[in-house]
Amino acid sequence: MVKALILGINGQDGSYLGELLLERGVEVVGWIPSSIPVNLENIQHIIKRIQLVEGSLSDQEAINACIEEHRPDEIYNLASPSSPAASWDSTVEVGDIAGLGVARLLEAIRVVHPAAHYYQASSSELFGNPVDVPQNETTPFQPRNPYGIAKLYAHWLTVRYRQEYGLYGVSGILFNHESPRRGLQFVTRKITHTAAKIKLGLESELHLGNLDARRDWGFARDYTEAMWLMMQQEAAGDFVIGTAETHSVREFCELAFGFLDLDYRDYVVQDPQFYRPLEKRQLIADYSKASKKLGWHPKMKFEELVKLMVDADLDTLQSNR
Ligand code: GDR
Repeated sequence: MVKALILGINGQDGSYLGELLLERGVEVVGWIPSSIPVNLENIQHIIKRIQLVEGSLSDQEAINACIEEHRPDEIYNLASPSSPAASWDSTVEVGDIAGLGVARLLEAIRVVHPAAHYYQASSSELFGNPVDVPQNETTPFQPRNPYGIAKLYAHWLTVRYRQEYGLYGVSGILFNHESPRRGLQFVTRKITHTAAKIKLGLESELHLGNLDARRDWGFARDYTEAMWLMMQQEAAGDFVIGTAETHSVREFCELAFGFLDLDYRDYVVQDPQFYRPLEKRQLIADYSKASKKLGWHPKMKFEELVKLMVDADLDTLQSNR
């Protein structure tokens, strides 16, 4: 039986990946952080079928002990602070977990269990203000915030440990991926959750930053399928994962409110506290390598994703009334 360790199993991606691996008959060990309060809501439905371990990515001994005890065939590192904007308030912590945490993990794998396959959660934030449009695996990186910079360190370390030590390490350069399990601090879920509240009379306005900001948004569950595929190849490699489409925050609002028979212009307030500088060039994925080598394609369309998220928020809010 294949055994997998998912670091960050309680997050959006970790929980979808946990489900996917269980469906495929994989034994799942989930690592959750010991140092911060943990919300287990996303994994309530599978919690009896997985084994949980607590630890910190700043603790080399805990990482070594976990890998020594479980000797997982596959290790998925999805444990990281995930907000690029908020990373300006926690540069050192983000560097320690998203950057050095990966150094500790790779060292543990190298020393304790070099046969393990390792997945590193990289991000389109590596591209920053991208040099080329669309972006693929050869596009130069120029991250612009502490999160992207820590992720770049982790990405290169994964690549170099593969080349230098022959470890099976892959880096998934994932563009934005969303779902009903997305944190409320991210713009998509902030929109669907607040729009649903407005529909139910629980809120009157939605404060957003730049409505012209554009992103390549896909469905998180589709992206965990790509993670799994990357780990099953004969040779390890890095892959860009996205939809090859971009949409603006405005379009997202228009659709989300539209599904609730509301006009976003009546409720959305542009608020400077949420403004970020716009990218000079668009972030948009060229996932042709993944499509060719992994046979991977995003399954869910943008409109379906918005609808799924709006419906889920409306359902939850109504059932909690
Ligand atoms: P991002 O996601 O920074 O791309 O990182 P986020 O949803 O926060 O921002 C997307 C775009 O929306 C614009 N925006 C707002 N964003 C937020 N959060 N709140 C607002 O009110 C708002 N108004 C407009 C932003 O300016 C931005 O352009 C996500 C995370 O999942 C990372 O972990 C991951 O690496 C990248 O995606 C790929």
